Amino acid sequence: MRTMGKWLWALWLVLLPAWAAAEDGHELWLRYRPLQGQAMVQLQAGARSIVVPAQPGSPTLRAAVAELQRGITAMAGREPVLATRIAQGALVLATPGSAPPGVELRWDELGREGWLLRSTRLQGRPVTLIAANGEAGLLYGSFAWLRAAQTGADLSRLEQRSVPKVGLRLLNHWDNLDRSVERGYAGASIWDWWKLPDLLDPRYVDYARANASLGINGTVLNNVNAKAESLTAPFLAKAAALADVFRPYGIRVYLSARFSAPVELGGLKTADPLDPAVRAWWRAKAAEIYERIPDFGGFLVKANSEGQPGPQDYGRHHADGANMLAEALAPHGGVVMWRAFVYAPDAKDRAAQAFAEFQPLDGKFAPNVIVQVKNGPIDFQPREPFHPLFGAMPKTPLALELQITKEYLGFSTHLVHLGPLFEEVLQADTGHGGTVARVVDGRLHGHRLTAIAGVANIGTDRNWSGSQFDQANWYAFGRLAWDPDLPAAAVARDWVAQTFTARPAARDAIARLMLASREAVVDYMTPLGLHHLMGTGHHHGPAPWVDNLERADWNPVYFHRAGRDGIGFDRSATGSNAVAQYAPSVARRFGDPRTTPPELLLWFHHLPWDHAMPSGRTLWAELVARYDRGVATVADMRRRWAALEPDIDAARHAEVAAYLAVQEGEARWWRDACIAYFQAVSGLPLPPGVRPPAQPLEAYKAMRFPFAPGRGG
Ligand code: BDP
Repeated sequence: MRTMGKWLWALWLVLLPAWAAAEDGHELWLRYRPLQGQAMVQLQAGARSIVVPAQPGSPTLRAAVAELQRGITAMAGREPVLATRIAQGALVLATPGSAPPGVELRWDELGREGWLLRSTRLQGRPVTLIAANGEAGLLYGSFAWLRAAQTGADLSRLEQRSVPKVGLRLLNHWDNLDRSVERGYAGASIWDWWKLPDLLDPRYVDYARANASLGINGTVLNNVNAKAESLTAPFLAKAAALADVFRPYGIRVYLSARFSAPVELGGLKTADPLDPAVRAWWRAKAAEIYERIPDFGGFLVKANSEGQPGPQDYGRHHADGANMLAEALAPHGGVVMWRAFVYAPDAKDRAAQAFAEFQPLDGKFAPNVIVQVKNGPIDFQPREPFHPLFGAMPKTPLALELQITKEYLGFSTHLVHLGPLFEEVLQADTGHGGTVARVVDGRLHGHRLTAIAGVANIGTDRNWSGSQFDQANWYAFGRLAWDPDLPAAAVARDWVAQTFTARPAARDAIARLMLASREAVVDYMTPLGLHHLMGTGHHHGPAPWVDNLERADWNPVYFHRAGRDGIGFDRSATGSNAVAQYAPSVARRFGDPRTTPPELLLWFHHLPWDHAMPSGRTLWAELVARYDRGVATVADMRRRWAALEPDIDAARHAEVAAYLAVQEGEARWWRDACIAYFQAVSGLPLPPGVRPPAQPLEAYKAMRFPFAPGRGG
């Protein structure tokens, strides 16, 4: 017995360090593991002390210094001293008003939030300068320096400068007041509304640190399908408590506003935006909010969309509604982000509706209104063309809305890295004289009010996002919101270096796997421009056969239009002509099947099954080949991940491997179910050598998914 006890004790001692060090992803990309070799030597030489402009009394400066101390202590194994004098190996935080003598730089090039990192000499001593015009810039610069250290940059030769191209970089939480999250796959909402404002979960600070490390400077706390209660005094007190936590990190709080709140909360008979009493109600509400949250960002509004109330209920248009709220917020400096995600039951083509409603209103919005447009004209599909509103409303600031949570992309069990999707839309040429990025950053039409929003994938899961790799989508969103021209590949490598390993071979292998994953999901779900084939309501899994929903434009058959004659939605001049909403050069390219890229072919055209594809295959054979390619890519991702075992800590390696096994199974399911269905519809035999679906079509149709996550409360 005693010997056994001893053995157990010994085993415990051996296992303890491994257990204590087990990684579960909770630290995100701010892990600050000890550096190795030359990188460690440089770090120890270059971060002996932190020189601050003054007593770091302000909360933002304190947050910056605390993060540097935390990161350096963990990475270098010793704590840097806080100093006021320049010494060898100091990190010097400098603003124009506080820079030590000898600092010469073009401050005007750094803007309000930008930063500069420079290895230089001051008073004859080698130091590193972290310079910015204000404290937010110093905070971002500190995080940038920590990123440089974590990603293996040469810390003795730093020369980096970065200024955000977009002003408002926001997360949109689709979080409900009961803590459910619409389209959330990472547990419950991190906002513990019930316990707020008295109890502040320490996670709120970590949330703010993670966002600040990317440059995210705003967060909309509640779902766009908003409840009026979020604007009541008790909930405003809760929002104010969160705002207080986030403020030092440069993050402002915004709220989704329910358009009918004056009726529901104020007892008014109408929410008509032209009614003086309604306008007065909103003005008073805004004043009440700013009383509690002096730097409140503003309102996000989903109106006359999917059953939400809005100005059209009173015969008014979107600009009337937006301008009324803008008027209430303007005296306090707030903005209205008015969403353009609308579609009407009787519209000929759902993809054309937002343009039809919004483009004619160009020039009618108040100066503090931004119209927030989803990346594509339908709804966050694995691939869509860019939204035709980008570039078509020169007098109106347009925000880009991306979805970080993977509603239509396999939830959190599929490894789908969204960097390439974000990059694809940002770099799309609108044909109006610039890319979507140039529209959104305001340069194309000279707007100063600019914004990018991402629908958050954050929840109470230990790993925050539902899977290890879903963190990378949050990360990629933040980095691209700051600079929409960053290459997605470089951002992915940075994330891997900070999250898994900075060793170049393994880092690059993981990044390659991530970058291949987006095309894989397009292939195994919706190749060649197909879209919205997902299961009803929850959007999990394939359901191209669904044709019985109440509204035509909710049915997958509406979107793919497959029959004996062919497949695809004709949006060319012979069909809905939605293509005409694009600039002429783009409309010409997408309007002709010969010049439409194969990736978007069936988005714009209805073509016969034997249509000749550039590959030499028929359309039918190409469709099947793409489904097969998608499955093969996932199988390959699995093999590549397995080979990375020596490079990754055991717990996270095993977890990702398990997820990839699910993904491969589901990719096969998608492929089999879709091929079985399209074969039944087309009546065509499978191309030679193609593996038949594992089960008959009826078996796929019979599958049900009660309690699938993400439906919200
Ligand atoms: C769709 C979602 C739905 C959202 C809606 C929106 O299915 O849950 O409420 O978008 O963006 O993608 O408003």
